Amino acid sequence: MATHQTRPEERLDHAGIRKAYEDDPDTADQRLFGRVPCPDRRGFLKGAGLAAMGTALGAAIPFHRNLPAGVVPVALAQDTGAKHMGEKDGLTLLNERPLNAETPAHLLDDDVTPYSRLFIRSNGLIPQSALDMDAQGWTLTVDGEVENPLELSLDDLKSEFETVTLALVLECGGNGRAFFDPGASGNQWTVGAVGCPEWTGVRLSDVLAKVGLKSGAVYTGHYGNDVDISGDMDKVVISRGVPIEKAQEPECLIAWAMNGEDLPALHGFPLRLVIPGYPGSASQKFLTRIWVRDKVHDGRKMGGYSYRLPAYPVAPGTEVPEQDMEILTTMPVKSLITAPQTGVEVPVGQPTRIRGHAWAGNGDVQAMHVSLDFGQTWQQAELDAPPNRYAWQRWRADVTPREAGYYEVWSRATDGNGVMQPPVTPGWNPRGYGNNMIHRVAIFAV
Ligand SMILES: Nc1nc2c(c(=O)[nH]1)N[C@H]1C(S)=C(S)[C@@H](COP(=O)(O)O)O[C@H]1N2
Ligand SMILES: [Mo]
Repeated sequence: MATHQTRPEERLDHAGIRKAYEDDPDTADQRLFGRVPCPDRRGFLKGAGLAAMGTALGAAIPFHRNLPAGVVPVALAQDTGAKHMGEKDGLTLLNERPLNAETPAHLLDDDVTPYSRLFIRSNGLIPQSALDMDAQGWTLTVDGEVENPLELSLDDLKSEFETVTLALVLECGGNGRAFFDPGASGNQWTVGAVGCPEWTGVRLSDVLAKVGLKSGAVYTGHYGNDVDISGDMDKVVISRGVPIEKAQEPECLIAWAMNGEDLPALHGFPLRLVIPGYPGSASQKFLTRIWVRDKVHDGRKMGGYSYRLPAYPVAPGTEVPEQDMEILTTMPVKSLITAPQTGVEVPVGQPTRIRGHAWAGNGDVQAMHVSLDFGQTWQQAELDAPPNRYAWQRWRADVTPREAGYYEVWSRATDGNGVMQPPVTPGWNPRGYGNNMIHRVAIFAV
């Protein structure tokens, strides 16, 4: 490998160091650590590299000899995307590092969820390319069990395939986790890790048709260029996939725009998957590669307890052996009351308009009901057809409290198989996925 003399004008700042690692970790290592990386021997940070790192950190690194090759000091890798929180409207911050925030139900009233009100779920740091909104040279590799592996630029995607725009629900598999008892670790999502923006891109199925699936293709594996929370550029943040039959549904998109604009940094700029009906984790942001697999994908967070449920019902708190866990696929039927806001006063003896959305992982919501008496009686709500499959559906109902006092409005959606949202948290599982309990809001009749 050629030696690389670091001249002063090549001194790297914070962003530069991160970028150098993204472009070519070996060269970056050599520039910063002054050595050829060697996996089984620790190198020493020295010379111009040490100076650059020290300058970027604003301090010397007394233990620099112990800093392993390829590990960017975490202080340099701190970009969680938090500066974009100001563009969000009233979201509840659940975790700053990585950045996770959910939307209160009453702010999810829009038919099409605006950027300002879409939840944020990051497993790692936001990549520099997204923070810079720099899509130059971006490519998507589609390879594995395919006849013609392809590397597609954004222009290729835009020009070689039909562009489609669909409203699609994106819901985190852990939405509702906060209500499990005993609780599960992870972000304590209540009801607002869901939204339904309009996505523009190409059908994943069209791209898969173009590369030509081999008969052994059974699963997809997704990759993005976000950075592990440790700052280690070699670590994959999350890499999930879906059965090839799911990937070929016409509503699964490779999207470059949300609500008519380039994807925002927090939501996957410049390219992401949108796999509606599946846990949000399948919808890879910052998408760089789709690896078609000849077996169930085994990327990071596909195994263990991540996005997996016990294969059989268990009592709350049960220790479930890992080999008894199964991948969470289709999300359950669900609804949200988006108006009125919980806790408001409403007039006695007069109808109050209740509204919200309903959706189901199988794309088939059949009925919507509300109750004003803690589930003793249910009244049918009016349910609109979705603009397309996997969009959430608007519903509305009028309820009339007959005397003054405290009431709860409960909402319950039913899917095409007659499966309803339960009145209690269903299916306890170790990591708290798939909670589709009915939604409740409080109203005070005065
Ligand atoms: N590259 C990448 N893609 C990702 C994630 C991530 O951390 N990195 N999080 C996933 C999870 S768990 C969810 S729920 C959705 C959240 O999408 P959003 O942040 O745009 O709302 O993105 C998914 N795609
Ligand atoms: Mo998620």
